[in-house]
Amino acid sequence: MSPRAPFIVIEGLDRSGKSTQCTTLINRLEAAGIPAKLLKFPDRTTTIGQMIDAYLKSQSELDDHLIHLLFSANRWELASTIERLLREGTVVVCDRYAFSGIAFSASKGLPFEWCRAPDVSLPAPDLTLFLDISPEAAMARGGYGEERYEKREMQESVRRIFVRLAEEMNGEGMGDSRSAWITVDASQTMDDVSEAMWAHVQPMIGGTHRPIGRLW
Ligand code: T5A
Ligand code: NA
Repeated sequence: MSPRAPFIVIEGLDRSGKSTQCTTLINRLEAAGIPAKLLKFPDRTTTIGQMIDAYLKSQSELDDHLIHLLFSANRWELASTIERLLREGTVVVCDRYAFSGIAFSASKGLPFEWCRAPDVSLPAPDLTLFLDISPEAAMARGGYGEERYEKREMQESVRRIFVRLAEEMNGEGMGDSRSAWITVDASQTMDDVSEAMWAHVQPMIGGTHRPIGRLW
């Protein structure tokens, strides 16, 4: 049986450079002759994604629990597509995933385990690259402050929850769904961030015979 492709998730605070780095990573994979597909959450193109988009732009108000479930549902919309692509040998690079879902909603005060529950059993990434940057450095970048969660206290809380998730992902008890979480210093130049990411991705591009894991 031929190996399946790896599932790579890019996480980070707002403006940490995720979208920039996802594009660079896709280009590098394709230049190496590796089929690769970029996905982004929230995927604002679906019906659910359009509701999320309006909420993030403060064009609508939704209960905190409801918007959390919509973010999760937006991932489930693409779960079978992710699995199919991996089995077909296409590397999936995902700009944000369930970790963002937990970090942002828990930062609003919703219980951590409640936030995790709807994402349990989603396909687990083989590698999560967390682009770490201080909220101050992120705020100095273009376009900051246009959307709902781009406020300093919120970003500080989100960062603390990402650190907790990182400890869990690299800790014991993850069983088959255990997947590596690597923190990358996102305050470096774009080229340095991209090199640091590639050092972790390149050893995986030949694929794997491990089954696709499930989150948590
Ligand atoms: N959310 C998301 C939830 O609450 N629950 C969920 O389940 C999910 C999935 C929107 C919001 O939704 C929340 C989290 C978010 O608050 P989004 O659409 O991913 O999520 O929006 P952002 O994270 O804000 O994405 P951005 O596109 O705005 O930021 P990126 O992708 O991190 O950053 P990027 O690459 O666009 O770069 C930002 C700027 O910095 C520059 C770029 O040129 C750009 O101007 N830059 C650098 N500058 C200097 N040095 C570098 N190394 C740089 N890298 C990039
Ligand atoms: Na943003």
